[in-house]
Amino acid sequence: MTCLSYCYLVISKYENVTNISLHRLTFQEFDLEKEDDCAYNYVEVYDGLDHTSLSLGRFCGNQTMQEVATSTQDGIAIKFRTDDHIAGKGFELVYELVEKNI
Ligand SMILES: [Ca+2]
Repeated sequence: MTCLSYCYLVISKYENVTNISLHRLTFQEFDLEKEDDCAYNYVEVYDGLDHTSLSLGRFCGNQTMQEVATSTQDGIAIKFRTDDHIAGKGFELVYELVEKNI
């Protein structure tokens, strides 16, 4: 994916899936330009279908993370913001649907 300003990735569940309660994102790799305030190069995760939903976190720099975010909404949205100088290797994430615990 090439991205010069903003990219959005939205993952939503199928309407007929009823036994799924969690959308779980896990970063395997994460290497973006390092900034103190994560202002121009970051990944932000939202608890819903777009960027107006509650933010579950904004990430930048180089960090090792396990579970990043879980959403109980209909989906999860990921915003990737970059600028035109200094690039890291990027990021790799795993998306999972987790069954509802009864
Ligand atoms: Ca940059």
